[in-house]
Amino acid sequence: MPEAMRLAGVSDIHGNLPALEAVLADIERRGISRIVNLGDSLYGPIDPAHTADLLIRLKWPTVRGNEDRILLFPPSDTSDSPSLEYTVQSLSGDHVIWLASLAMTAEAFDFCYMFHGSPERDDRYFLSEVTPHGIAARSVETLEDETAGIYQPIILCGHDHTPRICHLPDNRLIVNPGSVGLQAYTDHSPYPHVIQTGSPHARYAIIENTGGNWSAEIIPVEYDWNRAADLAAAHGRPDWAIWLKTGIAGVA
Ligand SMILES: [Mn+2]
Repeated sequence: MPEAMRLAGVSDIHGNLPALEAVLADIERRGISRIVNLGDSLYGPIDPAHTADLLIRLKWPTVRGNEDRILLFPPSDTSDSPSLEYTVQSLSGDHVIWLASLAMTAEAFDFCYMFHGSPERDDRYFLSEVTPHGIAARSVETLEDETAGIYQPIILCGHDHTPRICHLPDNRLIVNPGSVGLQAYTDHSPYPHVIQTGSPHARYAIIENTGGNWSAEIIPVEYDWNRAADLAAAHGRPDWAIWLKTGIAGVA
């Protein structure tokens, strides 16, 4: 298959270097050289600095997520958030300069349009929505409306850590690769909700064009999640440690 027609999408690495290294090895084993990163790359209690070093070296087309933005403009007092405090203290000036260089949306390889949350907001889920009763998948009709101005056949988003492939009626694909670095979490905004894939495996997506048709696949990757969990616990987040080891965050 011509290399130009294959692409790997990664998102929401969240400073999880062991997971990123395993995903990178899996992508390289398959001979895929085109890779895009959908943001929220560094924020988290695992290993943000070495994750940044690796990503800067890799030079993947990358967009900025909401939690990358927070690292550029952190509140003056971070003592009530151990992961934010650990990440801010870990990053060097070069890491912050790299984050500042990232745009909110980007085009890549002629056939991709990418963003972290929605095309307009880095902190809004796109393929799903939070309701007072839990998470719901957004309809194909709604997604068709919201991507009306995008001409690329492949649209990539991240942010909700939930792998999903949405086929639009005009044959464009919207792909959320899920998260490399964190398979489960709880959040309170806009309503309390739980995100969980139910297994600790890192996730990424492979997108390819065969005979003129685009298709996508979500790849689960085994990695040393106990090492990631130990680092998270050591850096003040025992809740992350459980989410990392299980891919389960319980009930909102
Ligand atoms: Mn995010």
